[in-house]
Amino acid sequence: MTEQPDHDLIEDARKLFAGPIAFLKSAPTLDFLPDMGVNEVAFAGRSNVGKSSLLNALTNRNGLARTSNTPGRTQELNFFDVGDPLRFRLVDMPGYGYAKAPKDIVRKWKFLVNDYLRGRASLKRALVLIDSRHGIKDVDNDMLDMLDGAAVSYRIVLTKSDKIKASELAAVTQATADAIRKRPAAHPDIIATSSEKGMGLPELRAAVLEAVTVG
Ligand SMILES: Nc1nc2c(ncn2[C@@H]2O[C@H](COP(=O)(O)OP(=O)(O)O)[C@@H](O)[C@H]2O)c(=O)[nH]1
Ligand SMILES: [Mg+2]
Repeated sequence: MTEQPDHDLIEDARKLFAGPIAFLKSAPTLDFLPDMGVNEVAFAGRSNVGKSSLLNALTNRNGLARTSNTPGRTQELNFFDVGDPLRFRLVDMPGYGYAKAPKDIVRKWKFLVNDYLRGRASLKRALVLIDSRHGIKDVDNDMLDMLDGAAVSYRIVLTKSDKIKASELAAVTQATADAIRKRPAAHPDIIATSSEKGMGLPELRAAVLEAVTVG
């Protein structure tokens, strides 16, 4: 379960996420990636898992990550600069697992994401979003396999936790922790969040800051 992060880390993270955050660029292919001089934390998840909502809630901004009406269509990595002076980058990865996505889109997704994950020294951690109501599904396991294969450290973030009872949340958190226990690149602690109610957001901001801070 979630360990309480240090109070100073929570406060530093709160300030950073309340400060300047700017869209840098979209990368539809690897040619468009920004330089690797700045540490990154990437957000991944199935379409409709609540990724755009979570990015907006984390940064207290409504339009930062567009909430797309056409799931499975956006196949770009979106980069956001956090802090002025620049401290780190948030990366919004294209959603996966949309049932109606055309095959060539799925193929493109795989190449883009796999190449990004394997060649990115500046990527310090990925956050993999999982819907609290559903837990880890096959499409999520494919993503976790890619991360383990690329040796990218990652952490599971449960979304939409307001939609289930506290007892159900405790059960899905435990089941998720059990499911990732043997995965080599998985961080053992799960963070439960709700973009709607604000639950878990201070802890998630702290987890992002912790991941990009060279210890
Ligand atoms: N109740 C609740 N609904 C949420 C939450 N986060 C997202 N949603 C809803 O879930 C749907 C998908 O959210 P979105 O952020 O667009 O997902 P994305 O496809 O992963 O970017 C939208 O209808 C959101 O309003 C949450 O924390 N609580
Ligand atoms: Mg979205």
